[in-house]
Amino acid sequence: MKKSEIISLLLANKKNHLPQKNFVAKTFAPSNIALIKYWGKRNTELNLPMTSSLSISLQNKGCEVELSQQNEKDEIFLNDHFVDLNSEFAIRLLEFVNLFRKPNSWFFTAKIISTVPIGAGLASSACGFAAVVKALDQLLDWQLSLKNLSILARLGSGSASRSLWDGFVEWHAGERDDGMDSFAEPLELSWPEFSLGLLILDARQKQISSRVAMQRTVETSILYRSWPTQVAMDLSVMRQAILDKNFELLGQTAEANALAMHATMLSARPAVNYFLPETIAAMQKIWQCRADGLPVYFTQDAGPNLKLLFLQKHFSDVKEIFPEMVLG
Ligand code: 2P0
Repeated sequence: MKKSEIISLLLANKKNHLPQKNFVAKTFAPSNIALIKYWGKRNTELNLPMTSSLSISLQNKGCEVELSQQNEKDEIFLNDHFVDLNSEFAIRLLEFVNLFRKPNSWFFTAKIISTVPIGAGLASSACGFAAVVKALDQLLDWQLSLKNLSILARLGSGSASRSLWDGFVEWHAGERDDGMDSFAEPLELSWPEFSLGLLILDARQKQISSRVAMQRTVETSILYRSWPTQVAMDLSVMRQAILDKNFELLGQTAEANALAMHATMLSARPAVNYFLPETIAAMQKIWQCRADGLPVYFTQDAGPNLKLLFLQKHFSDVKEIFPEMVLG
């Protein structure tokens, strides 16, 4: 099935496919960090995942979008800078918006403010597509449910399906070929003491995109065969750890899941390596902290940066050891 067919299904009874005049849609979507990772697709067109995944949204980092109709041509601004429409960033955004309009039927101005570095494994595409989908929903007055917006955001980027909510969010893999059962949902629970810190070791754009890395891993990594089993086990432990507010179990499970994901990448051919020497050094420091009695864990995405997991009461101890850490 094509993306356009899914969109036709979801927007079937929406009369208005044109933007509201003189209206500026303003949205925000938080960046999300997976504690149980999404790695590998069963359908690359619809971004349908092999497994479910579970994330925590960042509290004050993400993407803001202002979207309005424009008369003659599209215009994109990123962090107050004009974006060349032939750039990779613009092409990906235009391809997505074009799914929702007939050629030359309307044009837009998008002002995007991203408070996370782009393409550095900090879920910039997740919050970006989620914020854009919310903005389209306002501008085109669809009034879709968050569940359906999650399905639409997934068509832009898989992990974007999880960026429609704050707190802990689970993206159900689903089984259907059309992906109508592959959407995210929040876990109805708050845990304000749970903290996440970003350890940005290198903010440059990564050499190999997660999309390419993921596909190569699925196609060539022998270790990937055990990944779905690993995720199923980790996910049920993680859900229980969150319900019980068992921080140690959450930390152990998140860290092990991230390392298992990177193991599948290292066994791809050619290998996908997101570790820098600084990444390994930071991991060793974290393990030393735990040996010294400070409960801090990490997770790592498709980039060299680490995210530190700890409880609020340990913030100053963690900050003393990692002064460069910023709260997420
Ligand atoms: C995640 N990552 O669960 C995993 C862990 C990176 C490592 O989702 O191709 O940008 O757009 O569906 O969502 C990054 O991959 O990939 C990602 P597409 P996406 O957060």
